[in-house]
Amino acid sequence: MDRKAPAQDEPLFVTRPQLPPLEEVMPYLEEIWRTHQLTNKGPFHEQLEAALCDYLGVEHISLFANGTLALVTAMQALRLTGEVITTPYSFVATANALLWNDLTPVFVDVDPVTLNLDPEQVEAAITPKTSAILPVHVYGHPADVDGLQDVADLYGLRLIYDAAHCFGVEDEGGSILRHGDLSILSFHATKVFNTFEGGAIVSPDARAKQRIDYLKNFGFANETTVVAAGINAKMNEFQAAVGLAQLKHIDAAIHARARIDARYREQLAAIPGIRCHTPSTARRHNHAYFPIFVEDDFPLSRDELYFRLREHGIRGRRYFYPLIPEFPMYRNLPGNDRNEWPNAHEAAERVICLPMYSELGQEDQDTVVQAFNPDEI
Ligand code: T4K
Repeated sequence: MDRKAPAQDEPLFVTRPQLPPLEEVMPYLEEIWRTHQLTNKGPFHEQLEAALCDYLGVEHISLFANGTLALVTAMQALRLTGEVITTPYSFVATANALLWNDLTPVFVDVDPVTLNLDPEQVEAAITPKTSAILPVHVYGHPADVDGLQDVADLYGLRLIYDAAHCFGVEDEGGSILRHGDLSILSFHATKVFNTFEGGAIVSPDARAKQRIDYLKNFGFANETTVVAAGINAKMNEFQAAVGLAQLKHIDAAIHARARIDARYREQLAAIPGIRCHTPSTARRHNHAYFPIFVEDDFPLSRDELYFRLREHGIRGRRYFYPLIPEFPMYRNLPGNDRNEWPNAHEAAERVICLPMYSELGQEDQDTVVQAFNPDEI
């Protein structure tokens, strides 16, 4: 076995990437070395697209070098203009992708329970310049897909989901990735399913996928025709090979996460002032993160607890603090007033994501929970 648990004195990070056994990756590498096909729609790229369509239950996937390039390309593919309404409570890549397309992010507040975009707030922020809505299914919990689609339909807006956290998540109708015009996935090392770096766009039809595939390959439609100012965002054969090997273990990994999630909830329920995030309407969840919120009746503030956990070697993360519009470069954008997002602000001030990964052992989990004990404090 080539995998090792972290040593006793190593910190417990917010995540530890899932890796397939090395011996299962070697045959793929040997094949790459034999064929010298390293990138540009190689056989493993094609196999992974097909395997992911199958696993996720969607029809059209375009693989990307990372999730951020997938987001940037999705906006370009839909020819968005002007303003795009999005969430302040996300990783900065969500809004950065808008700026890369010369679009103006308009941040509106989230629902206090789901922490996903609130359709009513979205509707109230629409102007003649609005071209799209960019919600995030934050922590892998589905946004209000029906409410958001109603608003998009009523106002003729595009709807693009940043589904970076959503690998394998399903609602009652199937994959969460089927909603909206496009959905974007991230396969970064820190995600439930990783290809070291990687990402994808899920498209509703073959023509949308075709345009996206042109855009991720410099805009080439064929050997002699460039149809748009595309970028190089292709996933290479090494990444695709890792993905194929990972896929064989993904169900076991998600099951392990589910067990860890249930155990945290059981153990933390006894601690006043610590609230676990529980909003999901998902039929199948992926347990990508384990966010907790530090309430007023906990003896320490969020930041005091955060640093106390660090002293105990527990490297949780304050995802998503600060809010995107609170970053210096976003502060001066039009319509950017921090008081407009009380729910997002409240969550950002209280959240800590605890270590969550499939190989997190029970002893390590006990170490995490023990650090919340008033006697330890
Ligand atoms: N949209 C959303 C909603 C996203 O959350 C993200 C990415 C994106 C779009 C963009 O997708 P990508 O372009 O990344 O595919 C991390 C990730 O870099 C980022 O992918 C992720 N969201 C974000 C939420 O978290 P950091 O800066 O917090 O990661 P880092 O390097 O501090 O890693 C966290 C911990 O994980 C480390 O303390 C240790 C462990 N780790 C990390 C890496 C990279 C490992 O053990 N091994 C590793 O290789 O951003």
